[in-house]
Amino acid sequence: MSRIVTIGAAQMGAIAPDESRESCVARMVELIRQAKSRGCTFVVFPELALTTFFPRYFEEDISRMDHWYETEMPGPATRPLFEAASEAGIGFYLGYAELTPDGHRFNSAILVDETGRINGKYRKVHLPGHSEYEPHRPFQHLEKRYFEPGDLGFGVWRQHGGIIGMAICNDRRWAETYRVMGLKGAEMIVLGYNTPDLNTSGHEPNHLRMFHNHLAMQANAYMNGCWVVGVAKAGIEDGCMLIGGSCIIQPSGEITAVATSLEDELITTAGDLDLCNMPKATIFNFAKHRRIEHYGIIASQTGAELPTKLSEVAE
Ligand code: CDT
Repeated sequence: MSRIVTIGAAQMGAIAPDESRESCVARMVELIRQAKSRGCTFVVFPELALTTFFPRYFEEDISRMDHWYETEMPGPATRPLFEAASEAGIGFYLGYAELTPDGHRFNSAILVDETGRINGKYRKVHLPGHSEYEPHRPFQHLEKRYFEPGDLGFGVWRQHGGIIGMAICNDRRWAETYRVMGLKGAEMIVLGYNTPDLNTSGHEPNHLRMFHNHLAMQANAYMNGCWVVGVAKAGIEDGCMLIGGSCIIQPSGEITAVATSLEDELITTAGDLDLCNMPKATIFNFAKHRRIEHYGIIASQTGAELPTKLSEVAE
């Protein structure tokens, strides 16, 4: 039986700070309509797809930021997306800010099946940025202030005839993200991102932002024998430029489709999940080739620990 999933990567252009949830959802419903007309069965939306990227704003009292978060999913504003997608027979990934009933805040994403049922939830593990106002930066990146590190790990779910895993933005830069899901058999890893074109932590030529975006996702698609779908929120959002470059990557590491605008734009690929079979059975046959006796510090040590004596390097 064929395992072709026609994938839609639904890049979104900027969301202004005063743009309503209803307006964002209407834009997503239009992307679902396009996806249906192009034969898609699965659509990936960006990180924090219902609001502007609010971690760029500092607020002393975090409870004053509550309006940026969702307390139910779907809620009144998001239900039309669930209805449009299920009517179209399309499953989707959606990123949003989550405020739990007991007051925890996460940068979250859900995996919804083609009937509109939430099949999986992921909470962002690798939170970039800082937790306090840093005046030397041209804009803030306060994810460490407004979110706790995800507490659900890197799950995978059976959907669309395959095994799908989720990540969010900065997670895509970490090999561990993909390898944990690879060890659970992930055949497609989907993620949304909001990436400024400027590194405010250190000097870096702007073109490297796109290079590193694609480099990390392509390399890890190859090294885990899986599809990777990365979807941007792009364009100038409240004066801050976010890179686009949304793309669909096959298990060879090659890009099969890439967005060319910084606007709402749907790109698609008829993705054969069986393309994962050869790399998973050969060069990246984990059971056959991994040498876990040498990998222990990956899960027990956070920072680099340097050798104390020069001779230790050679021994
Ligand atoms: N949203 C997000 O995770 N963005 C980061 C920007 C890092 S700069 C603090 C990213 O890795 O793209």
